[in-house]
Amino acid sequence: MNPKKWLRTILFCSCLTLLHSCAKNPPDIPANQVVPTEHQIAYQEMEMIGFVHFTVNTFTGREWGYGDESPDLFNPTALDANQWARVAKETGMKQLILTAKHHDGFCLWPSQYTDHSVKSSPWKGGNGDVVREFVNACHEYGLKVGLYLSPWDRNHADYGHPRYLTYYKNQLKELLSRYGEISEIWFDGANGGTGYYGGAREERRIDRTSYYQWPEIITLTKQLQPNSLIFSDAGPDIRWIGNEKGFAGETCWSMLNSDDIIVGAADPAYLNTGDSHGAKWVVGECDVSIRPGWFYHEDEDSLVKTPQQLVDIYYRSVGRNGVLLLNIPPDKRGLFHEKDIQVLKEFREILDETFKVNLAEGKHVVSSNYRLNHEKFSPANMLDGDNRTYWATDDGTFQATLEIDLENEILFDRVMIQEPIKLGQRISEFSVECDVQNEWTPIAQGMTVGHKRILRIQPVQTRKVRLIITESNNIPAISNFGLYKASEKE
Ligand code: FUL
Repeated sequence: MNPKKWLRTILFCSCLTLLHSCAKNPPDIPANQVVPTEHQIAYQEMEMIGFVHFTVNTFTGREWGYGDESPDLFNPTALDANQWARVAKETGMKQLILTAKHHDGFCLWPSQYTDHSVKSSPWKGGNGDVVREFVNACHEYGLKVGLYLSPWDRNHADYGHPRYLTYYKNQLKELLSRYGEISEIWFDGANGGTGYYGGAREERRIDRTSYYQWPEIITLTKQLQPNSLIFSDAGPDIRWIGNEKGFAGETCWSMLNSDDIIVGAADPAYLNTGDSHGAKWVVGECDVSIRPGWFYHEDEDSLVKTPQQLVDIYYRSVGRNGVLLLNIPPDKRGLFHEKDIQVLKEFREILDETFKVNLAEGKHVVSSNYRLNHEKFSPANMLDGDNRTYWATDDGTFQATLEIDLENEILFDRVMIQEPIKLGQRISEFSVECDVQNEWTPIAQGMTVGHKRILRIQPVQTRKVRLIITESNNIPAISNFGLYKASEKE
């Protein structure tokens, strides 16, 4: 064979092989322009994490310490970080975030840059390190570790002066280099005001747009902890959801135009819903405390939220494409209070009971369209219990109907939908209908889905359910669909 012929034959054969392997395993659908990082996906999948607010405030009864609290006050009698981590693990949390330093400036680790820390306290004769014990406990129970380092410091004499930034960055360096992998670092938005400030006892205001030099702090954090995710009003990775009730918007995009957001002066409504046209993926984190305050106060023992209230918060956070960050403040002993533990356990039991059986799993489903008619995109993928497989449509098809036959009449009152977010958040309008005496009757509707959307509906008993996607910013895709009957205890 002459060389030209050879080349043609080889080219022909390679094309055939390529076509064949594409047919066997076609590529994923084209991803949206804005997609999450691998760490953000893992973060959204955690769904529920815990907050641990603990400092001198625990002993003074305050929410915001003034900064003049004596370290002598910090003396937990039975601090046991293993108890925190054990309870968190048992109740379904995947990560804990500790207030290493709150606005009062007291440090839970022996920082070399200040004496206003555990090393000046009577606890363990000044030789203790709460951050170390916390990190070890998280490791012991397989939880990820997060730390809160308040930018506002009401104790430090230099607060408001550029010198304070050197101090702040040094503290950040200590925390991010001494304690192994830190998965989330929390930059609070509360900033500037009255304080002790090394004895000045005055009001200090800072320019929120420029004072902290956020870009430098972010670069430093990522240099020291490349896998960490940074929380603030403006991300870059995780954003505040705009309220402290733990409620994401009914419509909640993971995208945001975060560049113009000023930490501490963001528009809560914008953070709450995200932005369908947002240029960055910034996951919404829904923070809320199990008690009225963020810190433990004995007089709030009777005001711990009920398991049912927590379940409601779960639906409004995790069920709306957010991550729930639930605060459980240790008491003066340094332990989660018995009341809080009891509530958390009942909360977990309710969720486990409700979501134990997906009544739609493995049932027969047909779609108005599925991509290439290939099994990789078949509607059966959304009922296979595997979040990695998904249904999707052909290019150009932005609307679709998926009809599920439940084989028998089934009673349910929760509908769960998930998108394969590694490819972006797409769906912007959908509805759910069920067959009532041969008539399709609407039972739920919404705008966004994202990682997870759960809709609470009136109980219905039906054999046929359909999901109608009416609007999508790209061809739609669904990785999971579920029907559940809520626990009687909800
Ligand atoms: C707020 C703080 O001012 C509260 O004390 C608490 O830490 C909460 C999580 O964030 O902005």
